[in-house]
Amino acid sequence: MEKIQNYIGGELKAPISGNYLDNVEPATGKVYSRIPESGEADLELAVEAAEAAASYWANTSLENRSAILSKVADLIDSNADELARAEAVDNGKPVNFAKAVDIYRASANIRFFAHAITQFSSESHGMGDIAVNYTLRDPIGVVGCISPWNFPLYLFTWKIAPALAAGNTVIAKPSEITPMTAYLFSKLCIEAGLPDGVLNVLHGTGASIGAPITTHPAIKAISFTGGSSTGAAITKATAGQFKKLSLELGGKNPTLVFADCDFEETVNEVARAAFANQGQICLCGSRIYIERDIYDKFRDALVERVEQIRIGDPLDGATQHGALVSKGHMEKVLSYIELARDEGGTIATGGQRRTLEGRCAEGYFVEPTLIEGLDNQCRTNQEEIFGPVATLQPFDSDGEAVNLANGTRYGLAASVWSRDIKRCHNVARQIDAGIVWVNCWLLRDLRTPFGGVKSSGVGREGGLEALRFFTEPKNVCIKY
Ligand code: TXE
Repeated sequence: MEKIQNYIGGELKAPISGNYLDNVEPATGKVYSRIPESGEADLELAVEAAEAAASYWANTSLENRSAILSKVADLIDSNADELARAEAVDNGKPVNFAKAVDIYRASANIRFFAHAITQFSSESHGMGDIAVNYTLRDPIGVVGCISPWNFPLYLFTWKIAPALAAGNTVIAKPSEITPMTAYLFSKLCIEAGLPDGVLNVLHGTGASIGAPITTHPAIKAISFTGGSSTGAAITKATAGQFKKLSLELGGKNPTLVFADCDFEETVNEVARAAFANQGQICLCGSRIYIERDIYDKFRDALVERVEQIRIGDPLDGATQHGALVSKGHMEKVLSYIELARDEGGTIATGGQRRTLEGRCAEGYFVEPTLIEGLDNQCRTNQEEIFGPVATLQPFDSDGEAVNLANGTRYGLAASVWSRDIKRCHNVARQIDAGIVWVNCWLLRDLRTPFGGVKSSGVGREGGLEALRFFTEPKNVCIKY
């Protein structure tokens, strides 16, 4: 059985403790590999390697940093099929989705920042004939990047690409639930000639290695994506250490469907927004609000569309809806469907665990589920479920739609579906979110700020926001 290894100081290494955790394939429920249970001793090795490489990498020319990162992206592209299959096995998502979204975007993340860093300029401020100021934006040094299981390589590279491009050395921890592609990526970095210690990847749980990374005094900034409760724990743990924190957390995103929307396209896109990646995207539209005039017609059309989604083996190219990431997460999602029933909801479609034939008979499959008849303040509509579950509610006015949309502690994303451009501008302006899509969903320009407000996080990733997070500005003022 394959034993995943840490990547420290340019070498693949076993955990010092010799302890490993089981890694389960969600589609079969069977252990298929083992992952290091790293601890503080492994972290010390990684910090030593990252510190030793820090000044060399910081002083590597932009062109050379860019060239090495571009080589890594090339290797992702030339190994895309192997990486996509590994992602589908590890996460349970359909292999075609993994190829088209996860691996495509992992390569794009690295290529984007390999180029962006060569265009990253700074500022100067003249003071007439008295003095001139110029702003330096230097790498911070050793930084920590901690990523989740829903887009394993995509979100892993989304953090380490700007960190490395900006000249930092990185200690990265992928989720213990989906470690495989980060391990394969480590091998590609060795093949690309990334200098030893520039990137170090430690595998293990949040408690054994995630938390120690966040509080280690040599690690000067933390970029984290995961649950809001974990984000709060990291904020508490690092209080008083004055570290830079970027927290991309949970979401409970509203979808606002107005009667004048492009009906057919909106039905298809609202279904995709609710159930892509088995609903395991922080950006998924899990609260669907429909203008009352078209509520019944839209609900019926959406149910019909959702019931066409093909649930199946993640390794089957025809599959559109795979397994949830773990037994524990499947049970959490099923418990929320039970809660919705208890809170008075009616299941419009789905609602059950799906048992497949053959090799996936023990897999963690849950039907795409639509629930109606719930109040906006109930737990089902207030708490992030992070699975294939979405609720439907009618509204009667633009103002009511905005109030319903803003009625949770989250504020990550939203989508608005209407032909009335004046209304779309006004509704987008009033929604408490970091991202509002109008007549589209998950249309991404990597230059744009990415992140949320309220309990959805602090700070922004993407484009110059990411490069500014991973650098320290210094103002130098010179008198004439
Ligand atoms: O996140 P976790 P998970 C939400 C969603 C999901 C919930 C849990 O609600 O159900 O988060 O998902 C590491 N210090 N999102 O389990 O537990 C952990 O090992 C440092 C939304 O993935 O927060 C993993 O590598 N690190 C999110 C990473 O943090 C710690 C996408 C995320 O783990 C730690 C994924 C600690 N104390 C989940 N505890 C989004 N917004 O995209 C855990 N970790």
